[in-house]
Amino acid sequence: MHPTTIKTYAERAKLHPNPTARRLLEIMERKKSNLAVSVDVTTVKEVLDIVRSVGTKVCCVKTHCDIIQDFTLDFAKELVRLSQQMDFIIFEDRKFADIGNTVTLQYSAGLHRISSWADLTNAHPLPGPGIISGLSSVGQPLGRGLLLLAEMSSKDNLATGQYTTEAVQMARQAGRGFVVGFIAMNRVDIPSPVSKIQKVNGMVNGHGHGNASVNGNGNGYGGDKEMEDYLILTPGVQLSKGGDTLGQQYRTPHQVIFDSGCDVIIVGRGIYAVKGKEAEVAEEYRKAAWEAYERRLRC
Ligand code: S5P
Repeated sequence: MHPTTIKTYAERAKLHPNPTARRLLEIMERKKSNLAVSVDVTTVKEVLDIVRSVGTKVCCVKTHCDIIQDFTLDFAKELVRLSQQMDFIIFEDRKFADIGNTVTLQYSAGLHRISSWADLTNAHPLPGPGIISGLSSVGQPLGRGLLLLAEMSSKDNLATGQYTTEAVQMARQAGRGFVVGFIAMNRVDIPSPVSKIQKVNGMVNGHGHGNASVNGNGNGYGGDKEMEDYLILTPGVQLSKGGDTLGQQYRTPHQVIFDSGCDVIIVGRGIYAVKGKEAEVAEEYRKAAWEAYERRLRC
């Protein structure tokens, strides 16, 4: 059993150093919801209609701001207002993938000014650690959080094996302040052998640093308070297994939360494409994912 999966979301919230991760975990516990809705629609009105109908059921609303044809910062302001009123966090699924200097600008400037309204965003680790440094220079002072894409849900994607391992390694190297977790299909953050040794002996490489971190920046396992805690958010979820015609692959909430030990399911078409019944269907997903979490805790 992974050390993180035996703790409640509330217990994890108390220990998390990042304000966005803490708020997300608190909301999950308060609303009994580990469901994120992905509102992949192309007008402001459609986005806000969906958010207003399912906002009370979810812990997180995920956006793709670059597909919204009439996006304005007033829309973003309204989304922030709803996030406070309906108690969810906003995750802009921007999937940054460029050098540090460019992503810094993409995150803070342009038409979308993502860092001004999105609590959480994500990035591909492909360009190397500079992407994290660039994004954190903007996001960390604002208390934002970043997820790295360690795995993907689409068929034959390249984010597997060594790439996934190195994505997790990169997050650990970056420290605990800004990188709060992963987009992944599994509990990818398995404790590294060094961390285990450190936990048992209280030292690394025989240097006897007690609770010091593995790499000197406070992100190793230095005892329970210092235990790393990554959030795993998982897309590719519907109530029954399957896929679409473009390589998306779906698993059920139970498979994702119970079998794979992930934290949050991300559901797009499973909710917003069921026109007129979005709230009812969202409730079904919320219930299924929450029951899977409760069952996991009892194991
Ligand atoms: O690997 C991934 C990563 C992401 S963030 N696979 C994904 O599907 N996503 C996103 O999750 C994708 O961009 C979309 O917004 C959502 C899944 O949508 P659905 O309609 O297939 O549920």
